[in-house]
Amino acid sequence: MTSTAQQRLLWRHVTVFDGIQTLPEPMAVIVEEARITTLVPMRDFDDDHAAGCREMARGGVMTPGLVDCHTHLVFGGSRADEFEQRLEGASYAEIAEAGGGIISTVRATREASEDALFEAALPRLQALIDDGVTTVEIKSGYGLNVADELKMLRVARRLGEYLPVRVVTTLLGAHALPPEFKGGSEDDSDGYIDLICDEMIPAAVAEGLADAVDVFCESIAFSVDQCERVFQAAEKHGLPIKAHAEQLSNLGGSALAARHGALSADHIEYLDQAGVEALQAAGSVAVILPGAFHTLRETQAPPIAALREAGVPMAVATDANPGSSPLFMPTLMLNLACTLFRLTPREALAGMTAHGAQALGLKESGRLYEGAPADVCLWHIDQPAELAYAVQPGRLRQRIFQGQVTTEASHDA
Ligand code: DI6
Ligand code: FE
Repeated sequence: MTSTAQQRLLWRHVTVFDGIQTLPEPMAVIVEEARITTLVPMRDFDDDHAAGCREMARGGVMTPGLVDCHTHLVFGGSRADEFEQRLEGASYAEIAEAGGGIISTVRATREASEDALFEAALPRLQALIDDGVTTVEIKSGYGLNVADELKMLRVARRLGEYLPVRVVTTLLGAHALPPEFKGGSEDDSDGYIDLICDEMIPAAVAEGLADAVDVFCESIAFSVDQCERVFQAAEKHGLPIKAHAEQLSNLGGSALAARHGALSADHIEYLDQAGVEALQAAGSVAVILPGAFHTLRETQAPPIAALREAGVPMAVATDANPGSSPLFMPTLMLNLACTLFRLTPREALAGMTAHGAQALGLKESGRLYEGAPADVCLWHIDQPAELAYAVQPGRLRQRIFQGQVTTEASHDA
């Protein structure tokens, strides 16, 4: 890492996307002590501003550091075999019902040591960082017992201490029913929900390991009533909530989450108008995950036009995971959000900056303004829409995390 402590870093003539929109004229940006201290149009910029600054670059596009607000990037094993099964015609739900899917990753994750999970996750997280991510959410959900869920969350926290990226953790105990609660027709899914509410959430809170609580509300996972019990337990411990909802069918999980003031409802391909209105009324973010839609070859797209019409903020994330979205390239998601779901490039980029941060309850991140945290990316492009338009690794020119230069493309050095 290049050390730039105590320095004023200056960029001139940059096109700034501020997290919501592209500013109308070329800007000068100064970063000092982990904050953006100056953001002015070039025509107002003078030598007084530049005094004592290290000039970082001229030209290019600057955005807030990308925020990937939905990932499952800590996991054991691989699901390449299921990828092949799906190519031969098996569906995601069929594989899950036959004991594969999430549960096969649970087996591999339980077997893996904390160190092994950490080592396996490092290159995945590095791939996100190399594509411009400065804030990433990481979920548990492949442990499905207290010890292994906490193990996953500890790995997530460690990743954030080791690499220059902000990690936000989410406890997703209610991701799938663990094998020990399955009994053919006698599944004890309510018993597992008890375990989540009475033991898992309190244990995660006691160790400070969870920043939020998530559920998978789906016919192959947990019912609306069960998810509500998890939300109530989260609320009791003061943790914000989110939901995987309306991914494969419409159970009303998003409306439930909204009633509980959720930060976000995620996937939402099957969201109906009542769900859209519930999100709007609650101020929850709609998290759009085109990677899972693409990988599972879904055909029902989320109701983008209705969300747009209702003014529901839309975030875009990778859903990086070994089953439904083994895709570790955030800028590819910008492209897929536009090509598959007809988001505009501006909406997609806001979805991975300002609205991604909002989906994590982060008030300051994901935006570029005077006083904002200095998490920014400078890109080798001429206009922000190019990030969504082309799928082209290597365009990240400089990445600044907490005011420190963490990436500097070699052709600039
Ligand atoms: N929906 C998803 O797309 C991921 N989890 C979820 O609830 C898939 C996770 C996996 O298949 O491992
Ligand atoms: Fe997910």
